[in-house]
Amino acid sequence: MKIDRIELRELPMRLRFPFQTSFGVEQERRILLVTLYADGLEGFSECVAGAFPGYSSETTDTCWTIIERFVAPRLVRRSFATPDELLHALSDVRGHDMAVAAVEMAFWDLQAKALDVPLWVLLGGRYRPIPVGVSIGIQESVEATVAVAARHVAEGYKRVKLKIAPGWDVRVVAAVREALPETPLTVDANSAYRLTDARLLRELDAFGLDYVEQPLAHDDLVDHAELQRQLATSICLDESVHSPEDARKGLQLGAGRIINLKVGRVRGFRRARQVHDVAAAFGAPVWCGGMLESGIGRAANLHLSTLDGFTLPGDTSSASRYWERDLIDQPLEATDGMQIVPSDGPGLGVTLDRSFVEARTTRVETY
Ligand code: OSB
Ligand code: MG
Repeated sequence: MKIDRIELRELPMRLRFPFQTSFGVEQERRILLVTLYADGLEGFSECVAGAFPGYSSETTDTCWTIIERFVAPRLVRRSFATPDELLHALSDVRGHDMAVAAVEMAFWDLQAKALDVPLWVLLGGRYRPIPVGVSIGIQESVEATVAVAARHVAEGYKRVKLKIAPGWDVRVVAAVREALPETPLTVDANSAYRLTDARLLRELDAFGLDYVEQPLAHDDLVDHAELQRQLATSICLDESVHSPEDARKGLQLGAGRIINLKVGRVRGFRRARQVHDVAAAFGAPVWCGGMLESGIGRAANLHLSTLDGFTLPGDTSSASRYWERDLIDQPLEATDGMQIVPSDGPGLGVTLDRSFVEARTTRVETY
């Protein structure tokens, strides 16, 4: 397919509530939408980078700049038969995986539309309902956390994940576990601890958690391996895994036993599939993470989640949890903790609410 042009579009979108993690509070998402034009078709994606470089070093602004200055010039007016070929044209761009992923993902949508198949078919998935959980940010009080968790369990969500940070860990986990003794429960530290906190983290073993997500630094597989040796609870790696090689090294070292797979963090769908395959070779489960996406990014996550190795509930909770109004026409709502893979047409299977997107756009450029 010959890429005629790439459009970048920024839309500020306000979350319904502030989402607090160990690295900061997010309420205003600066959504970066990418459209690839080829053969009279449009491929869409949403860049997962945040406005602030807290989760990763990339941001909405760095992604825009990288795509404008280095990605678009290597792609526009050139032809690519496969995502592999497209990635090859970007192989000299080191890092900036979220920026590259945004373009690679739009190319997959484009290809699926050209072939008139749903994206999950092209990805090699199996159509099935997707079990999902919720990720609960740091709240004002333990009581508030218990109430939010209980509400989501009553809604049918299959797993509750609590964000933790030093000073907000054992107490809140104990209270939620007491209120919800049967619920699959996990925690996510977003790199807030050090190996010297191992004694405290070992206290979490008492609560039967399915995993502790990314307790240590984003670049520290060695200390994660040491911590895993000291914990009964499985470690799930998120920020540590940017490539199939990271996955292999992490699993080989015993730095964790589970991977949170985010397509934007690993440079797109092709590498996400490779990470998925590496995990499968180790017998390690993966699950699909979230980055507070709007409908475009959530649809992409649901298609990816159809691959067989996604055996744990993902973070693609209902769009209405985060958004007053989404920027697609289809409501991506979980029913009884299950999401349906969007299927209104080929590719991502969703359609943009164009008048809403136009009204919300604060910046648009075509390359
Ligand atoms: O670590 O999984 C994370 C949100 C933003 C950045 C990082 C993370 C998260 C979440 C929210 O946990 C997941 C979601 O519901 O989209
Ligand atoms: Mg995480």
